[in-house]
Amino acid sequence: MSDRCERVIAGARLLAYEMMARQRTIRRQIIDTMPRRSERGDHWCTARSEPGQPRFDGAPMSVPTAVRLPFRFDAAALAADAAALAADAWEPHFNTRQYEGDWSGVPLRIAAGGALALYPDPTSDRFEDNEPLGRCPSVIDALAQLKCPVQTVRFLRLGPGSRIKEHRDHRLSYADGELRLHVPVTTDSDVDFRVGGSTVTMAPGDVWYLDLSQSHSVTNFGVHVRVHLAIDCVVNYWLSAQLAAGSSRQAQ
Ligand SMILES: O=C(O)CCC(=O)C(=O)O
Repeated sequence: MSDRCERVIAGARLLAYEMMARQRTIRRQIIDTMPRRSERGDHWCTARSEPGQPRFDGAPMSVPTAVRLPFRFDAAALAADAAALAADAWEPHFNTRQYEGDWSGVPLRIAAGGALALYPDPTSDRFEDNEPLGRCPSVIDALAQLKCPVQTVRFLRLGPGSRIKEHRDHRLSYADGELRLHVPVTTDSDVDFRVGGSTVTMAPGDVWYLDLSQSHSVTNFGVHVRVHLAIDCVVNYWLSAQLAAGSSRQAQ
């Protein structure tokens, strides 16, 4: 692709992002006036007991900032899916102000009708599989293990020496009823993932809940590319039970 083409595409992306950011501000103002999922009474923590599962007695659980769920995915198989994707399947992250270096992703499941496939529009209520997902059999197998509604899914790549600056994601936590799971696919000890001021050390194949409504940042101090699978889910009884059975890790 010529330099001019790349500049035009980058300009169009930036313009689209600016428009989305403006829309998002207006939508947030509207959302902030709405009751939360938990306040609407359709919260996941209902007083309902299922055989062999913990009971939550209607009280919202208090969930730590970072919880490793009690099951794992096959990191090598996920890495093979990611490696098989064409180079142009990886899109630079739209939020160019939020990072330095290479932060890019492959949108695998997306908000329907969104202008930017990588943008997990919190106001959307319709989601659809994106074409690259069809070329990722191990991601499909992994998602089939999640017995909760899955909204958006993406591979996220952070190049060596790259940094995602500290930020918060609006209403993306257990308490908000919608949360993000992070699955390290290729990573090492040179990646510093901080949430709420503490480093969370995550091994390939682990499935982590992170409270991303708290301030977080990621720096890849290493020489290898880091890839995560990020999965945005709606909290239900099953996911609550996984979180209750998971293990939290303290700051290191
Ligand atoms: O690790 C990543 O690539 C993204 C981390 C992050 O900022 C997020 O998931 O909100």
